[in-house]
Amino acid sequence: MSGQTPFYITTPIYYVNDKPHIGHAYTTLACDVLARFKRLDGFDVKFLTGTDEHGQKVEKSAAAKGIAPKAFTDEVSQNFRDLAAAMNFSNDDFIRTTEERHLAACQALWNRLIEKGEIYLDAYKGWYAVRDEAFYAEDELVTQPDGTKLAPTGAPVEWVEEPSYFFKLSAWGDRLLKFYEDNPGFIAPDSRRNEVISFVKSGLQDLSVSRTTFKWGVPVPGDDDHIMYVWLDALTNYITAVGYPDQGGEYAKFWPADLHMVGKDILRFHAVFWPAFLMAAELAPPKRVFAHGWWTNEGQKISKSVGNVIDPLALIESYGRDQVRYFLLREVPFGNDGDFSHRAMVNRMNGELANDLGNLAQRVLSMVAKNCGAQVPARGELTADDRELLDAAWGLIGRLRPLMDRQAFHEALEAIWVVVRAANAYVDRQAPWALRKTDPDRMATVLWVLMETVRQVAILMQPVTPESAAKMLDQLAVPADARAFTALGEGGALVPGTDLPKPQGVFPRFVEEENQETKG
Ligand code: ME8
Repeated sequence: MSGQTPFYITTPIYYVNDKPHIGHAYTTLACDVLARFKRLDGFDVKFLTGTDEHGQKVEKSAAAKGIAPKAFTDEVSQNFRDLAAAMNFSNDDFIRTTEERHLAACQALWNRLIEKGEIYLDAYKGWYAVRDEAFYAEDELVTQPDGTKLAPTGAPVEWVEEPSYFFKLSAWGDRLLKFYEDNPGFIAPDSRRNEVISFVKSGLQDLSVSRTTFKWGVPVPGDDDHIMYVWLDALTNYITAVGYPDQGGEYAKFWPADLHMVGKDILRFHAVFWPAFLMAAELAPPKRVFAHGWWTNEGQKISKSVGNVIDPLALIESYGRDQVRYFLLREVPFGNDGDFSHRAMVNRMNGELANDLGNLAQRVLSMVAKNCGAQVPARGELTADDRELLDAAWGLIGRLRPLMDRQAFHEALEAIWVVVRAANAYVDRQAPWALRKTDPDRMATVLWVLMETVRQVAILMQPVTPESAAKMLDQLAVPADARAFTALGEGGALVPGTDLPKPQGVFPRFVEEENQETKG
């Protein structure tokens, strides 16, 4: 459709050395919710995720399993597609860095950087952490009591000496600082922005961008001894997916990306290296990079060696897909670190989804089924109390848009809950069950006001809890073509007399099994 504003959003592409866990699910979920929100709001959305399949880390994992790297990546990449299906992610594309289209984009970008004189051949001598796929300077390392040195992230490091191409990153410091200053929304949240600025101010060194001691990567054009540094390769995925090196078509429409969503661990690559590569190639840098926080499990760092990795599929199995989606975005101010616990999960799912929203809808719809002939009730004269609730509900979208544009998911959900709680207080105050005998017309109006409020909430909850919101809208007899944000507000209000299906509960409660001593 023409005339729609484009919106391009990306997740990191995940290493295929391991199975997906809650952290991967979290980042992609945040993007999915924004992508769905923007689609419902009339944007032409491209939502990209995928897998990062080259580099030493993946090569080593394949070797440890005794499989060729390509066969290994085929297998493990599928786990990320399965996760996307299990979490109900609505990505428009799934990129793998082993695809032909990506090889072409990487080599074109490389050639362009050579043409611009931004890359030169020399030799690298220094530390490398395979786990982070990152180079570290001596003074960044942390010496352990037993004398071994570790990267600041705790990753083991090895000494590397090899011929290498370098990108002239040192020349980009001032231009990057100017770019951050001119684009104050480029790095979010603010605390992370300050971190990046002080890193750049401390002085940038040229960056090694090729390796010669292993083979699993994109060959450097014209020099077969070298493969490209996996981060140059990986970051390029964001332009591969919009057709680069062709700069017409999708590239012209979607680039620069509106948002790269990343975890705080990889902010430097996205907010320093990536815009520098792009500016050096005379391509536009992305509009925004948001670095979210880190999940722990019952207070502990998630790690394979501790054995406390949270499998998103197991969470979905225990609590339900929409419940997990809701919890992850509701529990923690987006940007902060968060802790997963069974107790917190159950509190949110039972207290907010089952009680506040589920019960509200169920109570109202059962009353309508029993007392209004299973039709949308007739709407009479509205009182000040009715108006107040409706205005709050009809005005929600205006409050949500700026919150979603700042990726303040928890605030957006809280804003919705202000209305849900107000609706619950209104039911208690208006007591439609008592009006049934004394003033049935007034009862009908009260139930109409409540149904209309639930309609607003259900439409707005579609990005976060898509299946449950759809069920609610089915029960309100809202047609499929009246569920976008254009249907919000008084203009799209429920039409009295419309037939309604039989009401059903939407958000089940979590019931603890007896003797579940191991859980929270
Ligand atoms: O870094 N809490 O891939 P990766 C929250 N291939 N988020 C977490 C998390 C946790 N405990 N653990 C992981 C790479 N994540 C590169 C990216 S992009 C061009 C290349 C999420 O598989 C978070 O988004 O190590 C983090 O940035 C990402 O997974 C790292 O995924």
